[in-house]
Amino acid sequence: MRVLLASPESRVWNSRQHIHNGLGYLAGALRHAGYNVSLYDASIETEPLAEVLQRERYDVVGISSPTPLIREAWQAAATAKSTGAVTILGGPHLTLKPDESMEHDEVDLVLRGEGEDAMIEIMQMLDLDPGLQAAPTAPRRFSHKGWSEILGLSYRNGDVRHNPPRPLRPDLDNIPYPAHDMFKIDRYTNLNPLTDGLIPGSRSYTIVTSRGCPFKCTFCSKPITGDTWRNRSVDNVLGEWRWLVRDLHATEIGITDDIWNRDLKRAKELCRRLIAENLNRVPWVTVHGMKVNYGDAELFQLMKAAGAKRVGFGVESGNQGVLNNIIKKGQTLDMVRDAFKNAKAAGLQTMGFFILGMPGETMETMEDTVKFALELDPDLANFMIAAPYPGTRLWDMLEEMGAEIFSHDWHDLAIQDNKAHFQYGGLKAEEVEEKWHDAYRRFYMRPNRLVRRLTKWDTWRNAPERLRDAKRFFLGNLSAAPKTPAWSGSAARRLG
Ligand code: B12
Ligand code: SF4
Repeated sequence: MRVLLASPESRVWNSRQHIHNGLGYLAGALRHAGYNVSLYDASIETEPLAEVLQRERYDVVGISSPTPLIREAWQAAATAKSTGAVTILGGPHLTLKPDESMEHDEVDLVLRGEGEDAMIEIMQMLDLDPGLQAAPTAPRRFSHKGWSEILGLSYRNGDVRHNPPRPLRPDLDNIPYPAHDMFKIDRYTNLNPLTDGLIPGSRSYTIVTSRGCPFKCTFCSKPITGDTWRNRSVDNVLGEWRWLVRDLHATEIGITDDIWNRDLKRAKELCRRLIAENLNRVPWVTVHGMKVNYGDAELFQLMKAAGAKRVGFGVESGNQGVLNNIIKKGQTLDMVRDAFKNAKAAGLQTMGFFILGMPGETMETMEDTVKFALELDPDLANFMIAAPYPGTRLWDMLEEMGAEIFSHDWHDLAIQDNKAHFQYGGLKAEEVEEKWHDAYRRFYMRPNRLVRRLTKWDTWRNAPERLRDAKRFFLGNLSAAPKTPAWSGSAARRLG
């Protein structure tokens, strides 16, 4: 049986094109189990999915979706279904909201949670299905025997059935490596646009050295990786790193864990081994996950020696009260200062991620955040307007507080956007949006910073990209749609 694993077209604002490592993991597991599997990532393919499915016949099409792309995922499923393929949806949004997708006839199965084992179990069940074997062309029907045994699966048998959730897999070392070699790697960009520009044709891979995070920041959505921290052994990670550097000729590697440095000893050991094996010649970045309170000066020195180029930190707010009581980040402003100081002293580029407009925030607390960003002075500051994802504490908070919500559709939850998704208390949505622009203007338009940027070749090489960013970040909110509340209170009922 032939399987196509697809990621739908992303129309949310994002000029970066990263490999979809979740699909890489699924492809690696399926290939390891002997299945014929291909990848289709709409963000880099030149041929529409419909044409690929016309040209080549696939028995099963698996589609991945985060929350903002669920409509595109349903469209892809409809396209696949019309060719007679069995359609399976999985990924973060399906784990949070399986019911809504099961209402779509074009979706045969929904898989919640981690997919490596489940996908193989599904394939084994389809292999045995006499209905499917007897009808090699559309319309294909399969029986329901055996589905009830697959944990995490939602399926129909008259009505919709949801099997119990699949426990998080504890032994990450036994999962086959993602099928990195199957990605059309030179069609992706490098990993971070704002410090280096979007270098197309780079060979930028991502690696997940651990899954999950024990912290419970109220805005954070971790439907797949969960609230515990599970790590791969240093040996296992090194094996994948070697493959990326020596065989696949990576030019950049991004660690995309939720919190890769949760175990400081292990993080240092990984760096030492990268140095010892001469793997430090390829630069790497912590794309998302460094937590400020699990690092010391030695770690950053080791990271630098091990080839790290830049580190990202979730700073979130410059107001301790907001960090403690609203975001529940489990870190102090001084911890943040220390982390930036140590990383800069080691010669690493730094990135800070900040959130504006959490419920209960005021103009003053947002101003504290802007001032803190200016004080920390990272190479890149990324300000985001708070977005309520289903399954997060923020989602529930808005519901409990009866906040006014302006997002009408899952698509509106795309982050890195200049639109406020809700307003609460005395803080107006327009004020949050204005502060977002103000933050970008004040951070990036400082004379010393402008001089630094304008003397960099990269700024000029990526001039069109830079101008687009500048228009978006610095000009007022020219395209702001009128604010009509989508709902007050019951988020779960109205959105989607
Ligand atoms: C790296 C990353 C990116 C990269 C690469 C994109 C990617 N999809 O890998 C970039 C920067 C491009 C990116 C962009 C976006 N991202 Co992102 N990203 C991540 C990050 C940090 C790691 C992803 C990862 O490798 N996970 C590890 C692998 C093993 O898990 P996985 O990808 O979920 O796949 C497993 C399961 O989901 C399942 N599965 C997945 N697909 C399928 C399909 C089938 C058929 C089956 C059976 C199973 C299955 O099996 C896989 C193996 O176990 C996660 C955080 C996280 N910890 O997951 C956020 C995360 C997935 N991103 C998120 C978001 C919101 C986005 C954007 C929508 C942001 C935006 N611009 O608005 C875009 C969407 C782009 C897209 N097309 O997917 C959210 C999703 C929340 C939600 N409720 O949907 C997360 C959880 C971050 C967060 N905490 O908010 N992202
Ligand atoms: S934001 Fe970072 S530290 Fe907080 S829960 Fe999410 S992954 Fe963990």
